[in-house]
Amino acid sequence: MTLEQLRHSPEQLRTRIAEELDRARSRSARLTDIDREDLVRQHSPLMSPLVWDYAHIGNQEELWLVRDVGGREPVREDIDNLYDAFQHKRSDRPSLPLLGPDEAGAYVAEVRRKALEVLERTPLEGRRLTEAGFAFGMIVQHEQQHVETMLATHQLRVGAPILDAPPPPPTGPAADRTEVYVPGGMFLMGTDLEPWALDNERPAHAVGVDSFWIDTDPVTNAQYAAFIDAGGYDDERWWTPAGWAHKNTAGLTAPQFWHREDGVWWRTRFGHVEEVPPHEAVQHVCWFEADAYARWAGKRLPTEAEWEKAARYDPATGRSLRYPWGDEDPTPEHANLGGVYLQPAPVGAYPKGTSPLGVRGLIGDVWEWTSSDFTPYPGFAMFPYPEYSEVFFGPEYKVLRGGSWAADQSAVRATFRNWDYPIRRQIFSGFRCARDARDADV
Ligand code: AVJ
Ligand code: FE
Repeated sequence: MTLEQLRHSPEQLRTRIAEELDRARSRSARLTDIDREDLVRQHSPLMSPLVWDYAHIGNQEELWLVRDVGGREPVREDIDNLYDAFQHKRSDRPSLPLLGPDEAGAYVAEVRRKALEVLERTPLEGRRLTEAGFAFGMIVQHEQQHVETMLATHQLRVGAPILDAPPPPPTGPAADRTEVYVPGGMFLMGTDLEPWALDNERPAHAVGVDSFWIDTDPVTNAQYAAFIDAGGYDDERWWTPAGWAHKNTAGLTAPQFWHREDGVWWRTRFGHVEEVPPHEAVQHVCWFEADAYARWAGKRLPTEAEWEKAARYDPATGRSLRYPWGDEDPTPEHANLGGVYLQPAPVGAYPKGTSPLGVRGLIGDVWEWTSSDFTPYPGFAMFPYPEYSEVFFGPEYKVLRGGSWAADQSAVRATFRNWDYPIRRQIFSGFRCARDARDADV
């Protein structure tokens, strides 16, 4: 049942919220159930020590669920400042007097116990913050977002593997065409209906796009390797001035974690060294690399609106669906989500996830860079705090869509908006290309 349906059954909604909190905790607990040394170390200046993420997860839960929703006494008011992401840069966090591994574990457990008591006693209607369990959903998503961040930290960790996973499902039937035509015209972007949608996904609003073509699948490792082989990193024509400058300064020559030996591409993934699988979506590329590839291919990145129309628009009804496959919540048959395989699946592995227009792999596998800056929708209203989205709006950030293999289904929707700097590539980021349609294409 969707949350919208559960709204009418408070007991079932509470059960669902408790399950979602529990699912998030089993993931964050697993990623912190490692050597103390690995927990407290900073594996990259881009990332917090894992023990910071863990206590920060508990602190956000305390602030919103225990103190605000529950109106309870603080558990540890003295540590708020340490775990406020706006007070200390990631690179400074290891030198703070952080809770140690045992203290952090005890803290998050105590907060969770109280949050579950609050859940039992809180009416899930009548107040915007708790309507349909929103604050609980926001905290579930926050923990799951940090789980993804913690997976990026694990990926940056050097040393023998400590995470393992089964192989992803094999590819399905080949697509009958490499690009899909998306008719121009209006569609409904964003949402007013998803109870746990965050402020930046709202409100739903009509947007017009011109006709365009979009790739059926995300760009694969094999396709990306062809760009490298064609000298793509050495040809200024494909790069924006900022991208070219960044590529040179940072010394980019291939996706992060790739290296070449005797003409064969290898990658290091959670400590395992393996040949780069040709048919998986490429990941660990920054926006500048995605943008350069697209130009080399004679295409461009899709705008955020184009991506969402390709994902949600149903030409039979003119409606925007919740997900590419329809209005049902994701199942393991629809998309590679939840960190089950610790990698993308080969493109085409999820035929049930195809959109009405025939676009595949939109949800899960890799976050997809779009050409768009992170800006508010018309009618945006900050809720419930400016530091979730509002303070990030502006041209410095590019929008990513669709969620990666590491993202949990509670934190991914066809309306969900992620954002990052165009130089970032430790995230599980890939892309697909688009191009303008000409009248002759119709
Ligand atoms: C939405 C993924 C960009 O990780 O910076 C976590 C999510 N906000 N804690 C981030 C978030 C506050 C955010 N992103
Ligand atoms: Fe956070």
